Amino acid sequence: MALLCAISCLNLSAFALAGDMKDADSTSSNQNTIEIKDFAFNPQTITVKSGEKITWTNRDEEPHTVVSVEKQFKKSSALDTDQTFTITAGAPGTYTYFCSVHPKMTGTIVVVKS
Ligand SMILES: [Cu+2]
Repeated sequence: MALLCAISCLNLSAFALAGDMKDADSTSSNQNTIEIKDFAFNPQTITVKSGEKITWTNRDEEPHTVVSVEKQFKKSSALDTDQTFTITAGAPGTYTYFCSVHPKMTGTIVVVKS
């Protein structure tokens, strides 16, 4: 009787571990990051699911901003080096944004249904 319990308890903890690992995987795939480097957004086009977060990080020595053309989100402040800016993707659609300091810098966000 005691042995049976030990086996089922072991099985239980193995399942719990597998579940944790799966959770960690799905969390990391939800990390949508865009680097701002050499006066460009990288990647220039990003596809995310509605409700996911998108984070920009400025890797330039110059300040940059993230401004939505369609006012999909509130514009960022001027980002200093290594400063980040995060938004949550809203309704599905294609959205363009630019840097108000350097309007030639543009990027696209494609939001798909989650
Ligand atoms: Cu800029």
